[in-house]
Amino acid sequence: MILQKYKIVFGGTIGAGKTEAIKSLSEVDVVSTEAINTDEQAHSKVLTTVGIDYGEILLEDDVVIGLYGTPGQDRFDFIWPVICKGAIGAVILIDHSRKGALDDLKFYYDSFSEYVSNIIVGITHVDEDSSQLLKKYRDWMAIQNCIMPVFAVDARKRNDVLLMVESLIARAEIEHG
Ligand SMILES: Nc1nc2c(ncn2[C@@H]2O[C@H](COP(=O)(O)OP(=O)(O)OP(=O)(O)O)[C@@H](O)[C@H]2O)c(=O)[nH]1
Ligand SMILES: [Mg+2]
Repeated sequence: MILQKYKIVFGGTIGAGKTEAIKSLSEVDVVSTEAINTDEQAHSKVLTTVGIDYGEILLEDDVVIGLYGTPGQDRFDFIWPVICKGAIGAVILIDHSRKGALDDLKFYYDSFSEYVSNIIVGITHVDEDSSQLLKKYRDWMAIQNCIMPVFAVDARKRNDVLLMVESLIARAEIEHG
């Protein structure tokens, strides 16, 4: 049986839950590249990704999806195109509890849409701040005339992350025939 391997990238804000999402979903031990966070202004969390996270999920028909996590900090933005090369799609995770979450979405969407066309958005940390929920993100997309699925997700919950990945794959299948 031939194992086919595809790549999905997780991008988005520092602390949004990219590493956590891959850990929630992966069926193999995740290789992560986390280091002590020295940029407390960006986020108060202890560890931050400084390279590439890697996990895997096996779909039906022996299709392996490689799950690649990017560093959220834009000082590492030179790695983003490298990680996105050959990806069938990208999940952009945005931390809803941060001030300026919508600007974050604009920034990460603009960056990642240069490298990959199939993008879906996951809004995380909505349990910490449930005001307005997804309206502002959908309004922004309508103004941009860009139609992307937007999900409210908790990166700690496997089913939330799986739903996003499945919808990304379905979109890739439509895109590539
Ligand atoms: N309350 C809550 N916590 C979450 C959610 N999603 C992720 N987290 C937590 O947020 C923290 C940061 O998650 P990470 O996965 O390290 O974030 P990251 O996007 O990889 O961040 P960088 O690598 O620094 O860019 C972890 O403690 C997660 O468990 C969520 O929806 N709600
Ligand atoms: Mg990370």
